[in-house]
Amino acid sequence: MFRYQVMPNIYTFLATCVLIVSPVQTAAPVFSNPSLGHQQTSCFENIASSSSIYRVSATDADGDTVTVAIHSQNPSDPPFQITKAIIGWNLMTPSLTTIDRETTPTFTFVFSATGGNDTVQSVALTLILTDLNDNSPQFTAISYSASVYDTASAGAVILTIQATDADVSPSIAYRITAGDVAGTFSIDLNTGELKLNTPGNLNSASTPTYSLTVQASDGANTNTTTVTIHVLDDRCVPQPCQNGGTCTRNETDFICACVSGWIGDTCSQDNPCIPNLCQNGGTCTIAGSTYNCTCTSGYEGLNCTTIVTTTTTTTTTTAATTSITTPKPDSQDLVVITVVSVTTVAVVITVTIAILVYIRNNKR
Ligand SMILES: *[C@@H]1O[C@H](CO)[C@@H](O)[C@H](O)[C@H]1NC(C)=O
Ligand SMILES: *[C@@H]1O[C@H](CO)[C@@H](O)[C@H](O)[C@H]1NC(C)=O
Ligand SMILES: *[C@@H]1O[C@H](CO)[C@@H](O)[C@H](O)[C@H]1NC(C)=O
Ligand SMILES: *[C@@H]1O[C@H](CO)[C@@H](O)[C@H](O)[C@H]1NC(C)=O
Ligand SMILES: *[C@@H]1O[C@H](CO)[C@@H](O)[C@H](O)[C@H]1NC(C)=O
Ligand SMILES: [Ca+2]
Ligand SMILES: [Ca+2]
Ligand SMILES: [Ca+2]
Repeated sequence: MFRYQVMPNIYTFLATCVLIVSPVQTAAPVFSNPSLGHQQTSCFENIASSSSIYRVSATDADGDTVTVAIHSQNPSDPPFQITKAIIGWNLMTPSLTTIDRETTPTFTFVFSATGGNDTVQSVALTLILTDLNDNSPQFTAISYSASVYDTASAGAVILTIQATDADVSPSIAYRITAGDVAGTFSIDLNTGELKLNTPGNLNSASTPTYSLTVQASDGANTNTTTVTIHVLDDRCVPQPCQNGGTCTRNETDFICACVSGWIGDTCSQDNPCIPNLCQNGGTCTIAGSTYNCTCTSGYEGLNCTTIVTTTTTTTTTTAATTSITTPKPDSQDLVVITVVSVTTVAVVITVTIAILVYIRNNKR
């Protein structure tokens, strides 16, 4: 009776064992976090180091102990960490540094899970860092400088101050915070355009320069810069160019463009070459307050009205020929020659007389 009952149970037991063992198949771990369709997470930048920011989950149907690790991280720096939690694994921020959205706005992770002899990889998880307003506005220059003529009108834009901010959609407000005691200038809060507010205040002699402090604020962080404004004397006002001349100014001077018929720094002088008094195609040049004609071939005279005669050429040739012949001795040479000649004649006469006297005396 007992024996009879045991036998079928053993067979059942053996059959069960065969059923379990025969398909030698082990189940690999499966990720439930991250998984297809659930591949994104976010956290604030600057979160404390070693903060838990995401829960990774993986299970093994065999009941094998599962181990999860970071298979890859992009970019790889700074390295995040993963630690075992009571349920699943925690993705942790780097231990040595905080994460900065302005440096790296997103990271991508792939995890691995090992259970028994099987290792599998998860789908990629993207971590998006949420922006904080943690940067102050930066001016586009260390300091600014511009100039304005004392005749500029109200609203004239002198220069535009600009600042940038590394944070997401910053709204920068510009203000003059010092140096504009009399309200001579104004700045557009949104555009940073620095304008002339009260033109009547400008006086290049009494206040040649202004030094303004301009602030840029993003609502939380501020920065300041210095703007130097030079007030220039407008040399074209009052109008120095006469007789319809056009005045062009620069920072220190002016220049007049005169209308036809007028010359001089202020176009006050009549142009002596208009009309052209040089006749027979002569070219007129201004010579001080009068004119000078450069005549065409064959004409001469102040107004190029005299016809040149050919004899002039012959005379020049003769003079040239004369100059080539032996030059005449000058008056001083003549005196010397004369003195020498007179002395010679006197000596000759004296010697002759002496000889004649000697001969006569000897004959006696
Ligand atoms: C796991 O790997 C070891 C060593 O390679 C091997 O002896 C064992 O049979 C494997 N187990 C399974 C379930 O495949
Ligand atoms: C202010 O702006 C200047 C110019 O861009 C920059 O050099 C400076 O670091 C800024 N200051 C602050 C506090 O951000
Ligand atoms: C201004 O104009 C004058 C006259 O044309 C010139 O001599 C001077 O060099 C100019 N100065 C500047 C700063 O351009
Ligand atoms: C007029 O022109 C002649 C010839 O070019 C020159 O020799 C003379 O010096 C000029 N006179 C003046 C006043 O410019
Ligand atoms: C040249 O012309 C001017 C203007 O017509 C005149 O006054 C002057 O007498 C003339 N001179 C000569 C030398 O022809
Ligand atoms: Ca930052
Ligand atoms: Ca930021
Ligand atoms: Ca900012």
